[in-house]
Amino acid sequence: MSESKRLFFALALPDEIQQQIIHWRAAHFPADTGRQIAAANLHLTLAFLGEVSPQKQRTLETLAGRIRQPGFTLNVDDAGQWLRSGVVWLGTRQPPRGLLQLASMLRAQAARSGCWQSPQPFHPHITLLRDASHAVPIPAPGFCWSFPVTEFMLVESQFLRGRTRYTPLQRWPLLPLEKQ
Ligand code: 3AM
Repeated sequence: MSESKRLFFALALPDEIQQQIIHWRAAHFPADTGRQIAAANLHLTLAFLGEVSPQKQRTLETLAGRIRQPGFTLNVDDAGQWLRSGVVWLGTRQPPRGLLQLASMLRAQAARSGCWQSPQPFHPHITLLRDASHAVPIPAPGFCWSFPVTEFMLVESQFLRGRTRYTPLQRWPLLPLEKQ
């Protein structure tokens, strides 16, 4: 019998941006600031789905495959800390409309398919550190990592031998980028 999987929709980051981000993190946050997210695990969550049965996964994949919207450029130009959840994050000061639309569509599809969705508004972010429950100085965002988003993906989250592993299961292309 197939088992349910813990799934979420997300955007991947280009490899070179992942590397630049971890260098920036190493330069600004001492190693004991919190639990560092591995470079390969850096992502931007669009919709968290929770434990999903194989049947519901197929439904969600079919719905995701129907999304037709143009890609967009993401500017990672903000950083902050959520003390309550102990998360240090990177984000964007002006989320592109395409990002908000994509997340909103995936969340609505998930809710219609019976996945519980948080009533919290969508705060697009890339988690850099977890368990950072003491306030740390967040450097002024004197950076801007910018990259085109041309696809989104469905990811499985597993906790194996004390480590979180994210495995992309499927990717869907967005339509060609809108001229800016
Ligand atoms: O790494 P970020 O912050 O993008 O926090 C979890 C992570 O987000 C979030 O889903 C992403 C992949 O694990 N997550 C985990 N449990 C969640 C829940 N119950 C959740 N988001 C909402 N509700």
